[in-house]
Amino acid sequence: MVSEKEYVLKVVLVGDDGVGKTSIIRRYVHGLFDENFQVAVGTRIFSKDLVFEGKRVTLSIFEIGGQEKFRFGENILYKGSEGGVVVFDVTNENSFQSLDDWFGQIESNLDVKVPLILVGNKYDLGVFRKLQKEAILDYASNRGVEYLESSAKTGKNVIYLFQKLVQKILASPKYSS
Ligand SMILES: Nc1nc2c(ncn2[C@@H]2O[C@H](COP(=O)(O)OP(=O)(O)OP(=O)(O)O)[C@@H](O)[C@H]2O)c(=O)[nH]1
Ligand SMILES: [Mg+2]
Repeated sequence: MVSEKEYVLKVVLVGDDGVGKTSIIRRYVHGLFDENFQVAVGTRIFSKDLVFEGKRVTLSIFEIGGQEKFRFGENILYKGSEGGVVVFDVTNENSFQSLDDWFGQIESNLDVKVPLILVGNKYDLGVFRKLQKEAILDYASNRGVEYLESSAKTGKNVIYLFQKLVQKILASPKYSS
């Protein structure tokens, strides 16, 4: 049975330019992947309705990237987020080296208890892979976050990733009572 109550949850998806943030969100929201798709600058708020364990959820997904990485202090885009996804590209070492900056931003803008998931995207580009799983898992365990590998191109782990995040958010004391 689906309950009447609706949960409106905001989450952020952050990471370097070109790691596949928009592609992951488009794959999730529209079920599409298009190599040649270019988003107009400024389009970065997406919405998805889902039902999780009988609960109606409207997920509001804010994409944060680019110059936002270099911003210090408060960033209004994060405000009110209840979960976060930090994305890098498994074929791009720089995007992995930027993770400290992204986690730092999240830490200075969100509550420490907000659930976060680390995502290595472009899993389908296996032969170009630069980052080995052991090193990534080390990093994730030091941060205390779960790690998933995704492909916006094949769809691998894309739905799962958002379901995991929603599950973690709804399991928090605010919602689980
Ligand atoms: N092979 C492959 N290509 C991908 C994948 N995800 C994204 N891409 C490609 O990578 C490029 C960048 O993807 P975007 O989704 O625009 O990346 P972004 O993180 O939103 O980039 P910015 O908005 O510029 O910061 C595009 O050419 C995508 O088609 C993936 O999982 N596999
Ligand atoms: Mg984008």
